[in-house]
Amino acid sequence: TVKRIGVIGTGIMGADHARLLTHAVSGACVAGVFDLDADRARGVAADSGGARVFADPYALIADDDIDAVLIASSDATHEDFVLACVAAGKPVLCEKPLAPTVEGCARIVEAETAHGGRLITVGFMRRFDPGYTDLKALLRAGEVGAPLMLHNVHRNPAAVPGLPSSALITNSAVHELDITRWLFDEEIAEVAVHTPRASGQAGGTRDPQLLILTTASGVLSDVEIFVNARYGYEVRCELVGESGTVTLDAPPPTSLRRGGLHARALPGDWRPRFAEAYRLELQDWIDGTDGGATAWDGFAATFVAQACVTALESGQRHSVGLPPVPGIYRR
Ligand code: ISE
Repeated sequence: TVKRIGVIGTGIMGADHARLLTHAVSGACVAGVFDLDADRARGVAADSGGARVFADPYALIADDDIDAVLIASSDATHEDFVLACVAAGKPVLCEKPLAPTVEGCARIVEAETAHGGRLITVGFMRRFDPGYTDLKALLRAGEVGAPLMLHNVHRNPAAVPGLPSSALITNSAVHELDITRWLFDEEIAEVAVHTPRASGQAGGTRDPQLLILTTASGVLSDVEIFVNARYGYEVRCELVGESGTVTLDAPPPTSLRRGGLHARALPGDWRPRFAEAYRLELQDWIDGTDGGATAWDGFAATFVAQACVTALESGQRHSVGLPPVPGIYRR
């Protein structure tokens, strides 16, 4: 049977997810959409084979003709919508972050724990990127020996002027916080944030930043986050082990040699770079395979991000101290 999905928020990500659910994922259809901008919702509904447009997001969540809900509305609205899905007993895929605050994430974890079973998946799509999954498989197979370091680079071409310095961590580097936990299957124990002279193109934001994360077993994961890098969107990663290294490769599958240059195209944002990851993430969610990030992972990412913001503001190393994992999230 085809799962009937309700999409809340039809901006850049919601529209992209609706397109994938309609054209690239099997076993699903978009049955309902909601957006504060009704015209935008109608446009996405039309592109999704005539989905119903709801005037009220809570009516969408409660509707008998909606089997599961995808939340891609603004970050501050995630908590209320996710809690409504849990109250209705419906599976929900929520874009990152699960909620912008640690307290908000904790309330969600509490509600799901009280419900007694998992309904929530968080959209940390990199966990499905073929590069990252291969990197983890090579690590697990012992191909590079025991891990020592992970070098990450995460660059966007341009950010809105006046972006708070903390947003580099909570909105962008949060992906590397999640990938570090996922790759090494352990928690981040300590964080530090270093800032060079800020780019003159960053409009007052402390950009770039260098995060140094130390895991419980002592692996170092460093993250350069630079959101006004100008030249394009790029994510790099190299795992250093005791007997070798693994470097992430990125699409496209071709490179061009011409006029004395050897060139590879770079995308303008994350959607083309992680297109396959988004498709696989949605297919996994529709299949109910549960390979995605849990509400606990969403809580942990926001918790570590908050520790990084504290480290950024204080200039000091900061220990993380995550609370123990509730039973329903233990593997
Ligand atoms: C954006 O919000 C995302 O989630 C992208 O995956 C990330 O690469 C980008 O830096 C963020 O701004």
